[in-house]
Amino acid sequence: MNSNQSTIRADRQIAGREPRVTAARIAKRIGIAVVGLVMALGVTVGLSAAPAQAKTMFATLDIDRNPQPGGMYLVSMDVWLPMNEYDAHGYYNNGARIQARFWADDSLFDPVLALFANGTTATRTWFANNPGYTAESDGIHLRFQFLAPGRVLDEDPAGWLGTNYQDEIYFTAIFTDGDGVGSLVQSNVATGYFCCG
Ligand SMILES: [Ca+2]
Ligand SMILES: [Ca+2]
Repeated sequence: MNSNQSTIRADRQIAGREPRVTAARIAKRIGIAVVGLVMALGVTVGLSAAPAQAKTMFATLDIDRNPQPGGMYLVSMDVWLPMNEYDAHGYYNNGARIQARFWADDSLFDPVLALFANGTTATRTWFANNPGYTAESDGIHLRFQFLAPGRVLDEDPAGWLGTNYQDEIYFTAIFTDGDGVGSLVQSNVATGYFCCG
């Protein structure tokens, strides 16, 4: 659980899921909501250059609902940027990288989930030759699996009645080429009743 989630849960406990809203918090939520809307529409956006330079990306998430020993769950990420082999190797060998971040899908705003490194790190970046990150004949791929703790995946935890609410998880991936031009994609939402073990 990160500090953001702690704050949210504390708010909910205090105000019965009606957190006290400050002006700063409203502004923050509106900002995040706009980002979320853009991502929900499936739009690939350029982050630091003209949108025409943004690349088409696909991202798929699967989370095995059967827990492993220690309350861990197998998370499988798949990111694909279709392009020809020449371009794929060109980008790959000249500084292109992929950074991914996990989020909890919620009603007010979506908190970041620190899923990586046994529940301690929110983002992870892959550079050339990192395991799972490859340039191939049909484009650039990231295929990465890791074990994530159920206590972090349990983003909608049990209430005072003890019912474990369904959890909704997705990730965003940013591909940044060697010139600093970025493209963003959002994965599907994976659901389950993950728990702390
Ligand atoms: Ca949720
Ligand atoms: Ca839950």
